[in-house]
Amino acid sequence: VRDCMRGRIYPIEGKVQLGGIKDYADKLKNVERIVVIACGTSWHAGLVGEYLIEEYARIPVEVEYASEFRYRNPIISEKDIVIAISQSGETADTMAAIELAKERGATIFGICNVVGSSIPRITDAGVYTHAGPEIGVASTKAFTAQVTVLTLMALYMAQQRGTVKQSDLVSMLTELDEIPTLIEQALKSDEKIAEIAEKFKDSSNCLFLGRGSGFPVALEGALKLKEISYIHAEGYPAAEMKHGPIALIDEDMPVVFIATKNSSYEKVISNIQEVKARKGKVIAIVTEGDKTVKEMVDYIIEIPACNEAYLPLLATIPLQLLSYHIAVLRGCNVDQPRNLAKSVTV
Ligand code: F1P
Repeated sequence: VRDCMRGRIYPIEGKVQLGGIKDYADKLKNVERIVVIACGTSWHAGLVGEYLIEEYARIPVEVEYASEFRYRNPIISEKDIVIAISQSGETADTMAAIELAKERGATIFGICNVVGSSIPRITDAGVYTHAGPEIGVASTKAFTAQVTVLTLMALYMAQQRGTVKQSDLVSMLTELDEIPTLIEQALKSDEKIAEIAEKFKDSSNCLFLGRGSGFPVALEGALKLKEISYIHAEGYPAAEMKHGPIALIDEDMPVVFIATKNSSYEKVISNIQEVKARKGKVIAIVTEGDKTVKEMVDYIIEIPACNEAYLPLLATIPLQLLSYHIAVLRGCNVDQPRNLAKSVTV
């Protein structure tokens, strides 16, 4: 996060340092639609971007799997801005989706981690996340970095379009500055998370539920568990549970809730009650000091309070740690999971 912040926006001076994206200020000001294309974890970061850009800049956003987009006949034109997100900068599906959008005249921005990789070379402008090399195959810090860049982009667009008051933008950026410190605090739960992992290491399934921007966090938590521990896991919007996944819940089903104190807190509490009524085992990611959820669930993992916009940056950390500890306890190689490649180039 700190590294991404070096390229932060400066709303007071009206300057922006988001790579070459600043050269497209006019286009961003007037664009009617943004399409995000990405795969895997990067796609989840794109979903967080959708929440942030729609909430703050009020621009409609569509988030597409590059692996689907490239093979269909999408409606995309020179009016659109496409944001392509990729840790490696080499993902073949994302590259093919970019080429298709380019052929149809769209302006392409890239958010990539690996300097000198292929995707930045075929985009019009972009941002390097500078998250350092990902040692493991499964993306972790790249996600945090991608979300940070998308946050900065959303706030920049909000500034350009005047959808958020200047003073509010300044205080949001001040709060963003605090996120690295809050992440350090969140990491202190590591020992407790290892103990929780011990209880669930033999599970065959796991559900992850969240609302709002907690939903992409739930998806990412499920993906990490699948990727590195080979436990079948699904992420769902908590409100969608009653439309199907609720049938899966019994005493053998661990359910991880993103239950922090934000605008959907009360509703998440009622979803937790629904799971507990069916004897599901609940692990809840809660805001530090929360007593209400603590009394209802089997295990809690606390994260520091933060602006709702930054929830994904903090709430993803304990989920990554949970997957890590479960995978280690199951004897899995967390850095080189079976069947997965760092760059999916086919
Ligand atoms: C996309 C991705 C990763 C995943 C794994 C396979 O890569 O799906 O999210 O963790 O490494 O590839 P990228 O386009 O972000 O490099």
